[in-house]
Amino acid sequence: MNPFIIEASILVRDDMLFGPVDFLAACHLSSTHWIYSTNAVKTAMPILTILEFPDTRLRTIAKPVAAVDERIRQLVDDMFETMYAAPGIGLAATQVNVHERVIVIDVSDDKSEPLVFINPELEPLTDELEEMQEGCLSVPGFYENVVRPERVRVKALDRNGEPFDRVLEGLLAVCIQHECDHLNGKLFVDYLSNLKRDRIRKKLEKIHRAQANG
Ligand code: QAP
Ligand code: CO
Repeated sequence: MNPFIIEASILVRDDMLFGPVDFLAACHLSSTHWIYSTNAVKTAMPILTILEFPDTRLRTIAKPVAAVDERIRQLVDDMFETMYAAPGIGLAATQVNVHERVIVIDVSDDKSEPLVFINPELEPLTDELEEMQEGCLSVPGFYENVVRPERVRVKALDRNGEPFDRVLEGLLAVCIQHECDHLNGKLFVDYLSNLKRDRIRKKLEKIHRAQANG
């Protein structure tokens, strides 16, 4: 990492909150991360509504993105804002009621590793399975163990529509599989017993009823 760029970027972020728009173009070239950050600051930072289980819209199968244009880049930025605010480590467009194949992930603890996956394709690279406790912004307050392949290859497009190819392990491997499931209308609670899933559904329905009744 170039320390000059880090310094400059922090200045831009703080300054931007108060106005000087010219600086945007200057730092636009510094790194992919700051292209994201500057755009996020430039917008009104809307936080999108996250659908919650058992909302049937979470069962929608998302369509491939036809072109990575400004509309998709805005969606990506809004999804990062929403995920960071939650806070969460992964969010699929399905969860914000946009049924296109877009995922954002950041498993760092300082928002320093934003990852964008558009039209992701997953390929398990091993028969070895890993069990990890998962949660989901669409199933707030519930965490359960899920078993998945421990290493996967993902091919996708980035925020600029450029294809890339990455092998993921550990938390990132779990996260990309969890998020790709969302694009196919699947939730981590689908891996649990009917009994556990029904208990979670009933508890969330009760919370939603209480929220609806003020
Ligand atoms: C998916 O999940 C994931 O219940 C991302 O009250 C989770 O960001 C992949 C969250 C774990 C691998 C391991 C959940 C926030 C965030 C909640 C999330 C909550 C607040 C979940
Ligand atoms: Co989720």
